[in-house]
Amino acid sequence: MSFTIDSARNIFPSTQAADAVPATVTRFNQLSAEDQLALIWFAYLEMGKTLPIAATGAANMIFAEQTLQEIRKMNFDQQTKVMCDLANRADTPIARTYTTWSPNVKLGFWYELGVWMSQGIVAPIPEGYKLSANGSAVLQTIQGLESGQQITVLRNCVVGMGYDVSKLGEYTPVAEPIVPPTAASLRTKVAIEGVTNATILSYMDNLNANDFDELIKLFTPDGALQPPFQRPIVGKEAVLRFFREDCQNLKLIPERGVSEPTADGYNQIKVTGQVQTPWFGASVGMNISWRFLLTPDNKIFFVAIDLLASPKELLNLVRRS
Ligand code: ECH
Ligand code: GLY
Ligand code: GLY
Ligand code: GLY
Repeated sequence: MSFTIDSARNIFPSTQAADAVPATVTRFNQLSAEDQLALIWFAYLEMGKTLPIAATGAANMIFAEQTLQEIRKMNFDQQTKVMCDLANRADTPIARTYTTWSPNVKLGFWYELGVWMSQGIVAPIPEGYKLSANGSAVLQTIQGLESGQQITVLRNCVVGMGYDVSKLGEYTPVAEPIVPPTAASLRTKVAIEGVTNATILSYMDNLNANDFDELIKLFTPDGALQPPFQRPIVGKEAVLRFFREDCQNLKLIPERGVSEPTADGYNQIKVTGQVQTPWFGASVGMNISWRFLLTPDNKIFFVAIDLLASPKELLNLVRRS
């Protein structure tokens, strides 16, 4: 038997991903733009009490600076319209620009607008704004999620705003500059209970060191990576671009794993543990699994990263369904 990307996606099929995340984002997207903005504002205020955003994330706003200055100069009605247009995925110049930004630039842009809203520089959510019944229900769902799932919902709501990328045509993507890899003397090495495979350990250590050029060498030319709740990104070039644009300064903390050779010399390895985003640092540990499929010569043909349904899933290392 030989693997395809599609069949690889089904390794370790008993893995339970946090389906509440995409389900909640779908419900969020059905709300009016006014409700969407108010809901995130309320969720953000509430979460801010326990999950402070790290200042480093705000550095990303530099890449949105021109648009931010444009918005700053507008009156409240115009500012409100810009924010609603983004939520409505309208076809406007700002919504088109927004679509060209990487997830971190989008988050940095909203971070800054949030600061300006609380300072009275940008139109606030109208005083006494009452969410619709559906809006309140979505907010309640978010409040009931564990923190890693909460920030993933927020991120995915923000990333989905702006004009439809498929209608944009040719464009130049805008992302943060690439930081140099961590110096050799400062690198850390992970240890994973039950896993000694050198490719897996290098994957973790190179990603933790922002060494994307070494990291990509671990993949086969047609290899793929599937981020949480997304389709696989296929081929070395596309995966490398994703690492550079979306994966700087992550902290991977794998804990344990299991490996199972297949009849034709492939190796399926599942690892569970945590990942921290630079936005929240150690205050949010997201429970995740990595499901790797390695070729007989120990290259990564496929890896799926799943946000897990619950901490209990960290111990789900069954080899087959
Ligand atoms: C205000 C009101 C108006 C509307 C809006 C507002 C602002 C909202 C703001 C929200 C900010 C949210 C943030 C969320 C950050 C979330 C980060 C996450 C990161 C997850 C990373 C993972 C990485 C996994 C991976 C691994 C690999 O091995 C390979 C790569 C990869 C309030 C103004 C909108 C400001 C900052 C969830 C899981 C482990 C797949 C990446
Ligand atoms: N977590 C199981 C899957 O995404 O296939
Ligand atoms: N995304 C946060 C940072 O730039 O480190
Ligand atoms: N949800 C994490 C990522 O795709 O970057």
